[in-house]
Amino acid sequence: MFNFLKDKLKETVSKFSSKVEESTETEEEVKEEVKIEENESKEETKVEVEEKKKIKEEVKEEPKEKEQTEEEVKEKKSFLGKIKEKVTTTKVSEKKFDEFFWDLEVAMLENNVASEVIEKIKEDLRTDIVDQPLKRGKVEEIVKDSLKESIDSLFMNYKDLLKSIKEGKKPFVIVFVGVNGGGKTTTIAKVANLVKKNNLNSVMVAADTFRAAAIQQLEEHGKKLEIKVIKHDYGSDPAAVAFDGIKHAESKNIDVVLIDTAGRLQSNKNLMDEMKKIIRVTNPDLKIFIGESITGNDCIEQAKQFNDAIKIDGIILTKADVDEKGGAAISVSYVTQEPIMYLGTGQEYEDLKEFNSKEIIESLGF
Ligand SMILES: Nc1nc2c(ncn2[C@@H]2O[C@H](COP(=O)(O)OP(=O)(O)OP(=O)(O)O)[C@@H](O)[C@H]2O)c(=O)[nH]1
Ligand SMILES: [Mg+2]
Repeated sequence: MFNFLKDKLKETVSKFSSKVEESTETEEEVKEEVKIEENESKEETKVEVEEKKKIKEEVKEEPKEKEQTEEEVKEKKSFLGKIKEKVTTTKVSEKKFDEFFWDLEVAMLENNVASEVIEKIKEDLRTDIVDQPLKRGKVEEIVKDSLKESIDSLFMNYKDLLKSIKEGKKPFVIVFVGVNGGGKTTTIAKVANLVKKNNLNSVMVAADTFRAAAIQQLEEHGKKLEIKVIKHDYGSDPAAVAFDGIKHAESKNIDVVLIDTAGRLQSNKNLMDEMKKIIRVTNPDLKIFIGESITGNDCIEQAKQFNDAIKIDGIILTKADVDEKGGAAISVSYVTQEPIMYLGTGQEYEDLKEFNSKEIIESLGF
């Protein structure tokens, strides 16, 4: 997972850091440094002379003069310290920072990181390093720490789904939405499996009445998982099937209702209105957007638009197992201000991984 972004970040962070390390080495600054170094050696000799004087004075045992000499030595030491700090630190100006950051920006863009996320990471890093004394040889570490902290703050937190179900109303209603082929039906089956393994019962509702095969697909999962599927005929009103599913759960004391919906493009007004109707009728406890991690920026844009339409509560990113870029995983929570709940990591029922931002940060090499 996310190998491309990891490698690119490693390469560009290192390049960026070297440029910052070297950024004060203009001709004038080098001269300045040499001057400082010369002064330093002169001062050292003076100190040595003072030391000798001190020893002589100690032998003579003249306390008053001895005190004076100690103060002088202290002063010289702090002067030396200041010089040393100048030589051992570097600084990067606002202008150079923008110039150096460009490669990092391109690396993130190429790996589907959303532009607003790149902007945030850039501003965080700017605050941390521009016009600050940075220890030479430590710049890469400082840059990495800043990026790590910045990426860490991109993720919204989500409390455990099972806990929400147990603490929520009964039946707990979840509607899954997203574009065509994103993995909604597969993810519902995975969630049904998870719920079952945790001793809760559920029904799955075939509210994708748009495609005949969609109903059949959910029924097959139902058979394998031994979970009931509520369905109407192909072409019927999806909101009505969903409503029936909830009624069924209420009458049978079922814990969770998992509602499958048809894939729809955010640009299709009729289908988006149909989705809003399903939401109105079912009044779900959770609206989960299913996004395909590999579609990168498209996934980010879709999540935003679905969020605008129905105010989603969380995101499940599917196909993370085949996503080498990872930009969507980094960006989608930040742009919607909603949490990523799970990652889909394969086609099997068990391939549903609780989202853990620390693991993402680690998989990016931080
Ligand atoms: N590798 C991988 N494949 C997945 C994952 N989730 C779903 N798929 C596959 O993606 C394809 C589409 O999945 P569906 O669950 O049918 O998607 P959908 O959103 O219900 O599609 P529509 O109902 O047509 O909108 C199937 O072949 C799934 O096996 C995942 O996490 N990893
Ligand atoms: Mg489906």
